[in-house]
Amino acid sequence: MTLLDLQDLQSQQVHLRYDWTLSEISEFLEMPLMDLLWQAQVVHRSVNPRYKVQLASLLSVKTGGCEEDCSYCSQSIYNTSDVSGQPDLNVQAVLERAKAAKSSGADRFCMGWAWRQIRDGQPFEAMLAMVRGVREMGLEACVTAGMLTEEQALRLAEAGLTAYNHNLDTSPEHYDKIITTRTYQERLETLQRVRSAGITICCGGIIGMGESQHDRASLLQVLANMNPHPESVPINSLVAVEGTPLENREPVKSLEMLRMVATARILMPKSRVRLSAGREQLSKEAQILCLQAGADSIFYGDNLLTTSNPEIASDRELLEDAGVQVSWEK
Ligand code: SAM
Ligand code: DTB
Ligand code: SF4
Repeated sequence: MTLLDLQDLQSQQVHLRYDWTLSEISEFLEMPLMDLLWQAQVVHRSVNPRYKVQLASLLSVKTGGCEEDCSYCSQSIYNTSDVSGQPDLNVQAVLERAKAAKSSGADRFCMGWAWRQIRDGQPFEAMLAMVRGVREMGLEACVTAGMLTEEQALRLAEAGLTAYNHNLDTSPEHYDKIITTRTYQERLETLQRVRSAGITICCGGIIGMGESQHDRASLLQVLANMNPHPESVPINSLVAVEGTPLENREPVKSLEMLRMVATARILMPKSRVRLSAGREQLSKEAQILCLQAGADSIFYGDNLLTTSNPEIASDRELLEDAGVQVSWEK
């Protein structure tokens, strides 16, 4: 392939679809890897020719004590993981962390609350102040705090919130083996309220929770048939935390993560596909393949919510070795 041919490919218009069938998606997930990677790269290169990677830093503002029974989560009261030692953070402490994230080169600052749903009153007023403060620094702001009301969504939009993260986690079919205290339908309704308030949606899932290949295709189908597609799609692999029912799950193979990322890119060409939890288990080379095949964002910073993430120094090396474009080069 000459450089000229590649330029032709880049100029091709990507066509957005919202009617993907399960068999089409399964075909992508299962096709010979070389063919999948080629197709994903063609799409990725045409929408992101400079391989820009968005760096999103994550901070747990309120850790642990959550009433939901998500079986992967260290923060659920149903699980026995030890997440003590992370006190609730106030506005000033959060904004200091956001400032530090910005000076390390982050583009987006994501804040998490271990809540079933957003709580009105002082905690919500503090959340709004955090969002305003993060936006004033010139960073994108993302919140993940469970379900919300229409009014809360509107107030978050008014405060300037860029995105709200609420994952579907797995397929509708596998869902009740993972969570029983909140339905799939409730998740979809939360997402709809976020969308109606004019906030962008960050919605993805987790692999490595005992789901079948059919479940992975089915999760991707729900995401890819949303119209519009979620603006960000985090693909997590399970971090098997001690004290959760999933603590003994076998780690996901890196090529499975690669297949999910590549397929997500093909199905949702213009969405941000974030290579999320579980990067510590991936080699540098596997991560570079993911960046090439479709990932255009990573969590950046030494910690996720309650578990660790690759260190900033090693991520800087990764990004430099991959030759991708990051914000500090803009
Ligand atoms: N409580 C809020 C909620 O559930 O929407 C916000 C925080 S919750 C920790 C955000 C997401 O992180 C979950 O939906 C799940 O997809 C992901 N997550 C949590 N624990 C994880 C783990 N151990 N491994 C991989 N992903 C995880
Ligand atoms: C998402 O999809 N993954 C992030 C973020 N959205 C909130 C959370 C990952 C959590 C990993 C386990 C932990 O650190 O507790
Ligand atoms: Fe609570 Fe969110 Fe953890 Fe579920 S994933 S237990 S809702 S913090």
